[in-house]
Amino acid sequence: MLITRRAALAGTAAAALALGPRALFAQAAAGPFKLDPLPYPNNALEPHIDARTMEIHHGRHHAAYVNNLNNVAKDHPAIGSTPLPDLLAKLGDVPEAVRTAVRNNGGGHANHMMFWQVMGAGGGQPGGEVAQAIDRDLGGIEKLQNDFNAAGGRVFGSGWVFVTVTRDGKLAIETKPNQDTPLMEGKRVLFGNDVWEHAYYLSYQNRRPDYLKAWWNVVNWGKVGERYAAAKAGTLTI
Ligand code: MN3
Repeated sequence: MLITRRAALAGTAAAALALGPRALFAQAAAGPFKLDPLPYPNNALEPHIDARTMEIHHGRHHAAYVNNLNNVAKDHPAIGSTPLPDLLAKLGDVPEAVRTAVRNNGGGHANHMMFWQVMGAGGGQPGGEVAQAIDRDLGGIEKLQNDFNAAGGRVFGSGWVFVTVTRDGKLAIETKPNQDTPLMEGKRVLFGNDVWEHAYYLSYQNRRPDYLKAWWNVVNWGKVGERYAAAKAGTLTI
């Protein structure tokens, strides 16, 4: 029996290794919450964000939020069956014993899903309706970048800087500590930047302003435009 079981375990491990580290991780993350693969290779955002940072940030930090959330959901099945934006907008309904865990890990999961999406190789400039909204509400792209970078620089310790979007398309800059998100107030996020040190330390060390400035080179404006249209249509979730 022991030999059979050990052989079976060895077989499972060998199969997982053959599939690579992602398969190993997917096994660890079993549960209602999933870590989607990055929509581009780890090195796609170089030289602005290095491959190793992306690998650790996605494969370890984001993965940990997903795992922690799945662990909470094991004992609280309702958490796993509630759409994440609803869960975050109604943290008061979450049992008190796990509320902080859901806030931190659910917020972290939502924030990072958004973050990977709004980046990509290529850079460029905003266009169409979202460009008009940036001019109208945020004083143009240059002022947006300056104000967003300044706000991100003022976040003490770990947190995020966001541009939020209302159902009628109005934009605003907002910051949050830790893994909090405007989703916790029922708002919607157009895009945001992660100013936790894990997002930039390997390349930038303490130079957060340099990271904030360089980050604009990897904003996927096509995706941001899609998110803007979705917000106005009422279909933007995370
Ligand atoms: Mn992060």
